[in-house]
Amino acid sequence: MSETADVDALSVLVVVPTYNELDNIEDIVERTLRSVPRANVLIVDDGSPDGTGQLADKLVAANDRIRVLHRAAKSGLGAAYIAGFDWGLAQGYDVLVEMDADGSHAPEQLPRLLAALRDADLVLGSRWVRGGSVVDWPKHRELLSRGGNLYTRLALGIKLQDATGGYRAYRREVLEGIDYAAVASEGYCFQVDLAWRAVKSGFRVVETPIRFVEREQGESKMSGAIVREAYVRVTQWGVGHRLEQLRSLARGRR
Ligand SMILES: Nc1nc2c(ncn2[C@@H]2O[C@H](COP(=O)(O)OP(=O)(O)OP(=O)(O)O)[C@@H](O)[C@H]2O)c(=O)[nH]1
Ligand SMILES: [Mg+2]
Repeated sequence: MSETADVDALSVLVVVPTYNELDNIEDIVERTLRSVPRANVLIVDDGSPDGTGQLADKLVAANDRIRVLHRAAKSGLGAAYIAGFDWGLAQGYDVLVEMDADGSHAPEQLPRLLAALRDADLVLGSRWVRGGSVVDWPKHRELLSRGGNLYTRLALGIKLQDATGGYRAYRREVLEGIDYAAVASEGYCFQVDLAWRAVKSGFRVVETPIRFVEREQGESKMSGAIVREAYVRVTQWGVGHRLEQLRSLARGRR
């Protein structure tokens, strides 16, 4: 939909949400800046008790390609990304990237994601397309992810193999076109919600393979509540979407 001009000329902001990522954040930011020399990084920290925010301040003071947003309390990955997108769009960035701080998303793969924007508006780093992989993931996490994605495809009628992943690159036009600020979902559901809105709005959404590595340091914030939320909401969207299709079919017959 958007102009496919030279993707290498687009300005890039990598948004990295953090909650207690003291052992990870410096490494991930440095690798990102090295991997994509034209990219800047925005850390969005939710008052991490372990001091991630203070370390972020030090990184910012030492390098003007790094910025930080401090938010008072832990209010979820989705809210952190929304704040990061708001900031990045206001600053005029052409491309906004989602990346975890825990090392699961290798910054060295970011050039590939960005290159795929040549023919896409939204690029999803995908574990479940040919060439994608997961490393050190327990079988139950793999099953959860594969099952969740299968369910998402069936419920919403979309083709995406990995709609729950959180390593992505958005052209700014996508974020401007999908009212992301209205997304109330958390965790996986936040990711599905954004992808689903982009597909419905007619943007070109493509998947590019990534090698996803289980976090080594720190604690996962995954929970049963996040999984349940995803199933409930995806089901609601799916049912709503089918009803809408039926309604427009009925209108067509009249
Ligand atoms: N600012 C902010 N960041 C968060 C919050 N919850 C999670 N994060 C960050 O979001 C990223 C993904 O969180 P993870 O805990 O790794 O969740 P996950 O990747 O689904 O779970 P694992 O696969 O077990 O690592 C990490 O960089 C976290 O630090 C939050 O409430 N606020
Ligand atoms: Mg993680």
